[in-house]
Amino acid sequence: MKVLIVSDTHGKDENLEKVLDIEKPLDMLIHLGDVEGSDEYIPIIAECPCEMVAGNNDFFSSLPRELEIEIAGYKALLTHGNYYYVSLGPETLILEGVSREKDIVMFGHTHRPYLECKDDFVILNPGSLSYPRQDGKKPTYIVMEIKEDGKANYEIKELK
Ligand SMILES: [Mn+2]
Repeated sequence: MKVLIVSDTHGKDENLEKVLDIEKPLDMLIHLGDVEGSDEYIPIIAECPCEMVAGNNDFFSSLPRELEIEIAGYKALLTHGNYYYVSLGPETLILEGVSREKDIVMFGHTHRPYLECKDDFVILNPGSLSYPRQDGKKPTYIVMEIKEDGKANYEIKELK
């Protein structure tokens, strides 16, 4: 099973289109917010089931603020993250994920890729495909792959 995880495209979908060309076929696309008007367009170009949450710039969107889903048996919390002060660090969100007994917490908002795996608990941020802010400012995303044995592998990828 292959899951593409992206965030903070802010209505500028050219790089998402490039990533989809590279990574398709997908079993799921996860968007962690700030789609800015592309709520309906993204599922069309993804050609797979999409799980998307609203970001702080999705004022007129009907997307949910958070989602709790299962991905191949892994319990995941999807949130843009701004309600958990992620700009200051992931600590508050980690506590939230642990208290809700999640295996994976995914967030966006910072426009900086992040991946931490600790004692079977994973917290990640794919960064932004449109307005990256980390050193080097390369558009980034994460591919989650679940192998036959049920183990999940996560990789932060840069769009060249
Ligand atoms: Mn945001």
